[in-house]
Order: sequence, then structure tokens, then C-alpha cells
Amino acid sequence: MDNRICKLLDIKHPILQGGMAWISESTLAAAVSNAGGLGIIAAGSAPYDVIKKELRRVKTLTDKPFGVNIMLLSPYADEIARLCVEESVPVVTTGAGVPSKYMDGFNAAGIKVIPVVPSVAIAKRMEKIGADAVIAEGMEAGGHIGKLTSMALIPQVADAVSIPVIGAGGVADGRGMAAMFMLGACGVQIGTLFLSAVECRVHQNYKDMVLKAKDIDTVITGQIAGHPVRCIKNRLTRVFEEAEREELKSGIPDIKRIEDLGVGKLKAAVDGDVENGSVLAGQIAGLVNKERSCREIVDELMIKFLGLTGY
Ligand code: TUI
Repeated sequence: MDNRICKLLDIKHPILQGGMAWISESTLAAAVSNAGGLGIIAAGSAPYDVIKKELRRVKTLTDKPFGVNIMLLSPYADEIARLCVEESVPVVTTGAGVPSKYMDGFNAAGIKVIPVVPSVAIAKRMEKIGADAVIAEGMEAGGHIGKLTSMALIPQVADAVSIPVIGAGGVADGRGMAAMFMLGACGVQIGTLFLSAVECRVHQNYKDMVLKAKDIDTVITGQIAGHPVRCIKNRLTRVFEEAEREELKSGIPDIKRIEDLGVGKLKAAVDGDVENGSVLAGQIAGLVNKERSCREIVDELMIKFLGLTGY
């Protein structure tokens, strides 16, 4: 396939697996890379040693390119960036910030840098600091999100930058992938669909919640604290809803109270407490109904995508 993302990353299919904190580890990343996409290990808020082990392991499981996602709000972001350089990771994606201070190190190590962006202005900034591509992520996505939908964001970013644009947020089949290409993307990043993969080692309770979710089952928590996070409705999201309503009514919202409600809650869900934890997932969860291997997922995405676009 004559595609800018495949050429840039030396991969067969223009499909990146989302870097989902606590979830995207070496087994999942290697399975996606072996299927011809780009598997990504999410550093999340894990320290150097944990991710070093994951990097060593992924290299034993695949000889294909893979990536590391650095969550820039992590207290360990500096050491994870250094680790990526030391280990000559082929690709780094970033989330929740601008990776300016790491760019010299990444460039010197020949690492391809692909930040996630929620707006045109931030996409332009990423191009200016030397990003190789951007992932424009619509608010349909799971986890920490921006304000714009994929439909509005992706064509505007595609017009504003010259580097390749990867579309994320709302893709779980070949139709969604084709739509992203119509909007100007030349690759997709997919998270929620890979939660259902056989090789995804998230707790079965989390997987089942995604598999059972319907179209209207995700909500956004933490909006008034300035950290909007999309997750599947459960006891915790109802607690958030009530607390946010109370704080807004008070006139002087206690932001810390809202922020504290989310602390440690993703790990709780990943470990199986899907009622009191944050079950991060995108709006497309309603389309994800069966567990399959990463190879089956990637192959089906590509067959449908190619059938629709005639690539
Ligand atoms: O990062 C994500 N999704 C995530 S990260 C996560 S774990 C977490 N932990 C603590 C607090 C919050 C989340 C769960 N889900 N997606 C990529 C993403 N990046 N979405 C939005 C952005 C973003 C936002 C602002 C990227 C750059 C940006 O720049 C603003 C600036 O000036 O720093």
C-alpha cells in the first residue's frame, strides 16, 4: 500500500493501536505489530523500570516496529522519554501535552514522534517543533479527550498541517477507517476495538463491559475539573455526576473534590472493579461485540476498508 504512514513507520497497514494506560502492554503491542499495524506500549503513569521490562519483552515477541506512548502528565514522563532514547524505540506517541523538551533527544535517536492533538492550534505547534505526524483525536475517543468531534477536527487539522494526519476517535471497523481517510487522514489509531482483542490482558470484567456497551453508554467525567475523561457509565460515573452537579450549584466549585474522585480509578477498573473504577472506552464501544485475535481484527479492518476505498 502506497501510504505515507506505512512508509514513515515501515509497517504494512496504516493502523496504530492506541496507547491505553495500564492496558496497552507488550503482549497486545506485539500482537498488533505482528498483524501488520503499529503496536504501542502505554507508559501511563508507570516508572522507568516497569516500562523497561515491557520494552525488553516486546522485542522478544516481535521483530516489527512498535511504539511507546508517553502520557505527558505522568510524574515519570522525563525518565520514560530518556528510556525511549536509550532503547532506540522506533516510534513515540505522546498524549495530554506538548513534548517540546524531548524533541532534540528523540531526533538524535532517530525516533519518529507522533503527538496526539485535540485542535488545529496544537497540531500546528506540533508540526513546528518537528513532529513527524500527528494523531488528531476526536472527543468520541475514550479516556482524556478534547472538545471537538472527529468529523470536525480531522479535516481542519489535515488542511492546517503538511505532515501526515492519523485519525482517532470513533473507529471500530472498515467503514470508520474509510471515513477517516475521506476526512483527510492517512492512517487511523484505534483503542476501544483493541480492548476486545484476545491478546488484550485487561480484566475480563472490563472487556465484558466494553462488549456489552450500547451506543449511549459512555459519559464524560471530570469536565468541570478541566480533565474530561470518557468512560462507560457505572456506579463511579453516577458519583461523579452527582458531585459535579452539587459543586456547580454551590457557585464556588471544589475542583479538588472532583479531581480526587478519579484518582487511582483506572487501575481499579483494569484490575476488575468495573463498578467503582473508571472503565475508559470510546463512543464506538457499541460496535464492539466479539472477542477476536489482533490478526483477525486488523485483517477484517483492512478487507472492509480496501473494499470501500478501492485503495
Ligand atoms: O492522553 C490521552 N488519553 C488518555 S491519557 C489517560 S491517563 C490520565 N491520567 C491522568 C490524567 C488524565 C489522564 C487516559 N486517557 N489522549 C490523548 C490526548 N491528548 N487527548 C487530548 C490530548 C492533548 C491535550 C492537550 C494533547 C495536547 C494538549 O496540549 C495542550 C497543552 O498546551 O499542553
